[in-house]
Amino acid sequence: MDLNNIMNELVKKHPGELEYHQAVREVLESIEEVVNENPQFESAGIIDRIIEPDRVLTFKVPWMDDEGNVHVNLGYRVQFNNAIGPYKGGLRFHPSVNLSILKFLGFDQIFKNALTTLPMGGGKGGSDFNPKGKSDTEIMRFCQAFMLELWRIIGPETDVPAGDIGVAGKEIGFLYGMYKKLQREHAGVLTGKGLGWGGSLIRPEATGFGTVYFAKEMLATKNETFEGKTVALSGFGNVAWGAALKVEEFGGKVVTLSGPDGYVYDPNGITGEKIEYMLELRATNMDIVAPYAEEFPEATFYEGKRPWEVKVDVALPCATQNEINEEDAKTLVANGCMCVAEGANMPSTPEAMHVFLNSKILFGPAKAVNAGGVATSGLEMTQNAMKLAWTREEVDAKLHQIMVDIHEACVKYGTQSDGYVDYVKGANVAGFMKVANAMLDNGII
Ligand code: NDP
Ligand code: 2IT
Repeated sequence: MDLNNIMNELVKKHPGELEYHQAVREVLESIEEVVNENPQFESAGIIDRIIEPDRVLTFKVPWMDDEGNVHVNLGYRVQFNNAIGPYKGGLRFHPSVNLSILKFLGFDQIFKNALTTLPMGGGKGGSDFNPKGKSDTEIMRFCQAFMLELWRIIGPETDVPAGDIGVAGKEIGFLYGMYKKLQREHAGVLTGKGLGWGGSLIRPEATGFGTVYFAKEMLATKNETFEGKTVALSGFGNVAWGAALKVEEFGGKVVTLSGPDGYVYDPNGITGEKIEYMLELRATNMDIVAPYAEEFPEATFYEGKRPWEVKVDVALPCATQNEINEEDAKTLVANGCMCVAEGANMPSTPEAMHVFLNSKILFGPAKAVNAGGVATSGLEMTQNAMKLAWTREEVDAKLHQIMVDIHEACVKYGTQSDGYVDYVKGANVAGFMKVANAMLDNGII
């Protein structure tokens, strides 16, 4: 496999799509060896076929705000690969959304979903719509306008969207309502649904819980636990909230959270009612964490900064892509951080990732660490198909087991000759092998 040639061609075909190039390069670097050992992949054109999405739908989303002004946003759905199951992946509503970001997310989703052991292909979608400061009725009208286009290409056996940044229970409710009206059927087509109409228990917490379950397995390889460890968390959204709950349960102390405005350091720990306060902060739709330090005066707010300068044992980035750069990574390592587990998608730049790997600290990449969210979406699809609902304990036990199994797969494919586990390689190779073999079985399509 000629990695540089493949990357040059990709960059030529899709100029300027930097996040997409970044995600593809990372996977290709990891799988180069297994591809060279398995010439059948090359002769079936697996690499050329896997790095391009099956199709991309882009559409305009016109909607009217509460004052009667008309706005036009862009909508997208990237159906990347359905070798092992229907396209599956979230919808992101954030002003930074563009095709490059959705293609990176859709590409990574292929391998993440393969790691879950459940039958789900990879996809992603969203819009550059900014939910910040919007009223509920504006959000409803936007979701309805978005679904007016999206519904034609999704379905429980075709493509099953879910939430991501800016899309959670409320938005899924509005999207599902419109889908149901247009399609004239109740179907398990979106995940993250409300509990009363097909949703699964634990789905809101699942990504954060899964992140901490995975980090717990990583720590266990060094005979360590969360007990007494300090933890830096970024973000204050859905994933960060779930992670904070689970770290507390496991005896760790979360000392930071962050937003686009800066980060908060709370030496007493973000516990109990303070974790629930994160939900209140999110619900204000104002995009800021500064009010935390006013509500809890023992905390300090650091404007415009990221939490990686705080001395901690464990770092759980749970906000967004490329939020840890090389400098941040060096600071974390120098301060004795022993474990970085990515709750967000691609939060470490390639340079930061290499700092972690070269320092041989425990480093868990997003597609393994945060797979608990989509895995629980898969469990929601199963419950919908069976027309049954499992208890909280049943779903949590299944989620926990899936994270243990993903960790095992990473160790199997990522253990180096010196015993160090390269989880990046492990996750990429394990996910790739499953999808590539399915593509081989299905012929050139
Ligand atoms: P939320 O919208 O609930 O929260 C996202 C958090 O990140 C918010 O604090 C948000 O602030 C912040 N954020 C977003 N963009 C930026 C930016 N450009 N700069 C700084 N901060 C930013 O999203 P989730 O918690 O659902 O998602 C967080 C991460 O986890 C994302 O990377 C997502 O892809 C990933 N993920 C989510 C899963 C899920 O099931 N929800 C599953 C697996 C991964 P603000 O909105 O104010 O900008
Ligand atoms: O990045 C992700 O894995 C998600 N946003 C969850 C996707 C899903 O389909 O549940």
